[in-house]
Amino acid sequence: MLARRQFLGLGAGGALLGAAGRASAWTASAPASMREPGAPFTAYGVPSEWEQEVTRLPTANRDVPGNGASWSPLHLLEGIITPNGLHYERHHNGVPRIDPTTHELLVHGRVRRALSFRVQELLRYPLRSRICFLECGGNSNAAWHRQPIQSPAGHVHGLVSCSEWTGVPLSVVLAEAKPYTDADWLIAEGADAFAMHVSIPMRKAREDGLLALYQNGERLRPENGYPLRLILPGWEGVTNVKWLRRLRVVDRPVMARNETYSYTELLPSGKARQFSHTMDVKSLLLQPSAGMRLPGPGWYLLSGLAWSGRGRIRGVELSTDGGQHWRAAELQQPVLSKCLTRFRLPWQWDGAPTVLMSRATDTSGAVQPAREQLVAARGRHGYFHYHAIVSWAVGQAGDVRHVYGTGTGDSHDSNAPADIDSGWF
Ligand SMILES: Nc1nc2c(c(=O)[nH]1)N[C@H]1C(S)=C(S)[C@@H](COP(=O)(O)O)O[C@H]1N2
Ligand SMILES: [Mo]
Repeated sequence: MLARRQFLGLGAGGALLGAAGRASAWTASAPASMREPGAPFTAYGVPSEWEQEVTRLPTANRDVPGNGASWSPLHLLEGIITPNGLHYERHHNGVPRIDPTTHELLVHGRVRRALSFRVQELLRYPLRSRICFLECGGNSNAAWHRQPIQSPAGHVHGLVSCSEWTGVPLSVVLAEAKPYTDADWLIAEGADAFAMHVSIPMRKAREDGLLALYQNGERLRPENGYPLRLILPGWEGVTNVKWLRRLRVVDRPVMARNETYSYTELLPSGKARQFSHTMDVKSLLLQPSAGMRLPGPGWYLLSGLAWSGRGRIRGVELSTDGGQHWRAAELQQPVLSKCLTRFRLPWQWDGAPTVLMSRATDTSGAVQPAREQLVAARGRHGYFHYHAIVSWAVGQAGDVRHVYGTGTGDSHDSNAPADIDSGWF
């Protein structure tokens, strides 16, 4: 591994990847694209015809209409922003069709003034923008399996995305409704057929809750909550209620399906974790990752994403020798709180089989755990909040495979009773 400065300074003898032969064979004759006018203007741009395989991966639960998820192709993206058409989706009963001119948000319950807001009215409030990640609590849950799954990284870890969200701070709307002092919780309800509803502590709602209307500069996509959704930065996806229609101010949680039956975790002690809202520190190497192939020894740019619901990413360390040595990656600036953070580091592969790993630390001091540490803490009934270090083994032929740990024998994880059921959450 090497610092970026050195990589750039290597010149002819080292990092040179261009081909001198091709340069000398270059002809000055104009390519076809220079000989006739190009295509006309378009009303709404779409990706190049050569990028058609960069799509989400929709997976549906056949028993419940509209229940399932589509995975963001993280392994095919760069930077930190997820294009709107590639933001992951998680719906419990499909995407509702909502006319923004009639949609209303009701704020009621333990308030002095019950209020209803039209979308047009919310658009006249002082708007705020915030770039943050959104991650489903069930993201990466296939990593609890006994055997490391070999799907592309985005199909295992792609229930996380990052956007610039713009909307009205929830604190502003709450202040207008004047909650009573015992109003410690909010019940947020969506206008979908599932009637998604969850309990949210008032403290979080006031701290940085956002009533989002825009996503990356344009109005929300229908699948991401059009015309209005809740954004709770750094908190489990399920609390970010889409198609938001109601905020009921209450003095205790409602114990809804998605905070009792689902999104709770049975621990080895027999107790269950509930309201585990904050997403843990996590990182994922994407270049390279499972299913890719390194064409041969030489220079590669390791690149991936790190994030934490507890604050900013303080550092990401990479190991290219199965965890024996670690070295700090370069973080793309600016590093934002509760936001995807891009890390990169040049690496010279010598052609020998090895294991690549990334480990993130956040500003709260939390360090991403090894898989065995996470399994020891959470037990074998773990299903949500998987955030352990991911290992990719590079084979002699440059093939990249998913392994657990260093892949030297613990990958069979013999204590596990059986593969968990990747059902729906
Ligand atoms: N109304 C409503 N809100 C919802 C959901 C839903 O099914 N209905 N799914 C939740 C879950 S589990 C997640 S992970 C996020 C997904 O948001 P996205 O589809 O915009 O990525 O929305 C949450 N908000
Ligand atoms: Mo979720």
